[in-house]
Amino acid sequence: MKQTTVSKKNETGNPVFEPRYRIREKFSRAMSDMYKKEVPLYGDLLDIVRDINREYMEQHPGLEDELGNLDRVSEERHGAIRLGKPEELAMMARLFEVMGMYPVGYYDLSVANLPVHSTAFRPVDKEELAKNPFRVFTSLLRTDLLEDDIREQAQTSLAGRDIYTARVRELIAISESQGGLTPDQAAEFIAEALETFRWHRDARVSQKQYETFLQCNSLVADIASFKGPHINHLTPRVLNIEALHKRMQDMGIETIPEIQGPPAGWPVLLQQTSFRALVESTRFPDTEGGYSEGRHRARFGEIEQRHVALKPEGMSHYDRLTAIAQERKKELIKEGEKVYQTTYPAMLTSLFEEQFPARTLAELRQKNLGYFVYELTEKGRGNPDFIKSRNKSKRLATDGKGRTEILEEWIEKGLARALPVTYEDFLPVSAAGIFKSNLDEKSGLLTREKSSNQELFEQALGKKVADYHELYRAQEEHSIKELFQS
Ligand code: OOG
Ligand code: NI
Repeated sequence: MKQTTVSKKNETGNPVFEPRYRIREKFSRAMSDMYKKEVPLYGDLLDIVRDINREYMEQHPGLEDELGNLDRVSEERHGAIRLGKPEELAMMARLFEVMGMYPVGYYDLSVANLPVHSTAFRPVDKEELAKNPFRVFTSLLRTDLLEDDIREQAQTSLAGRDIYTARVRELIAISESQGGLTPDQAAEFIAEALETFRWHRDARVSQKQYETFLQCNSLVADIASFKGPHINHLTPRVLNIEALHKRMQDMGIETIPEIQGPPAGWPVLLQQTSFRALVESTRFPDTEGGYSEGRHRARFGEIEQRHVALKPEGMSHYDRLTAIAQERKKELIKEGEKVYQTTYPAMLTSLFEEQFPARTLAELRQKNLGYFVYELTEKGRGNPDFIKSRNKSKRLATDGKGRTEILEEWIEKGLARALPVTYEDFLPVSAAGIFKSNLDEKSGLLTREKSSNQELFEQALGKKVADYHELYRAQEEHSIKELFQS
């Protein structure tokens, strides 16, 4: 094995490793540069997103405290990949760990008739998220949901592929045994890891086999026909998605009809828009050592706006209304595409107006529906009477109800302030909408009984996925503790 010797040491004699967030940041940038070359429209959109973000930050001067500066916001993005085999997922978890990214959340997409289940690899600590919050939505093919013959064909095609370079496997092992990578090793790791996410024009299967997969489900075709899990989109974060959606339509880009997620004006969770997959020319090998030219649709563009994370009670309101909206959407579609496109946004808005219990950040906080972090203001810190009286409140602070009242009183008096905790995760119904709008319509139905199978997923992953509510709750709790003690 080609081992690179560790040369640089700090005063204590330990090797100096590249911080994991730096590897993550550089990797995310390298991926973005690669995707710009593969999908030029992505690069154009990045410029527009930056323009809109600059304008928005100028109009909302306090935002920097919450989000970081324009450069930091413009660096933020998530990607998505789809894997075929359990061992691919286990190795992916190890690869992302080198960059300080861990699996958070379990998403069951079989409910939307898609034969995959997913997690998001992302940093988990507040400080790490603030440095660089790069996330990758990672799906694994559910062969247990496929009919026997298709399952066998998919497994046969996937059995022979290795999506990792030999050197990246070595570097992952080195990072695990050393506890990190030196800057030289990190640079090599980034270049080698990138190979896994690259688009390959040459398919692994014949055109006939590809068509058979496609008849079953276009996700199966996308996963089982190719050499690797090409990155299928990279999504920048925009601060005003309505403005962006309009700009895209003005440019003649064919977007999905409606923004996914909550309606405009509700500062909760995540809103996303996307434009259709590119048609890519592909070469399918034939039996004579040649190939036939074909086409495949896999990659697309997506932009998102992120808002406050919701507590379980807030989330259950959101899920309930989303389920109603999905039902009404089916009815509208029956009346025709045009009716649906023109009436869907207003229908969603009135549904939320009637039934979502909060509209503003203050209401979300007061009704205990969203996650927030709290801190003293300048005024609070500089007020000795307040600091003294605050100590008396400590006892009350352990009682949830008394605590909310104290915090609200301090906020009202300008002694403390609350910042929304950004939702760092994904929404299964939106994800299904994104998947579907970008796949070929030919998709057949899954006939097997659908069921979520987190256990199977975690077995493949080699560990448990983290629960995002626990992460958000810990962040809020920690800030309140600090507030009462600092
Ligand atoms: C993933 C779709 C999910 C999102 O933003 O919800 C996703 C995929 O198409 O592979 O990225
Ligand atoms: Ni996405």
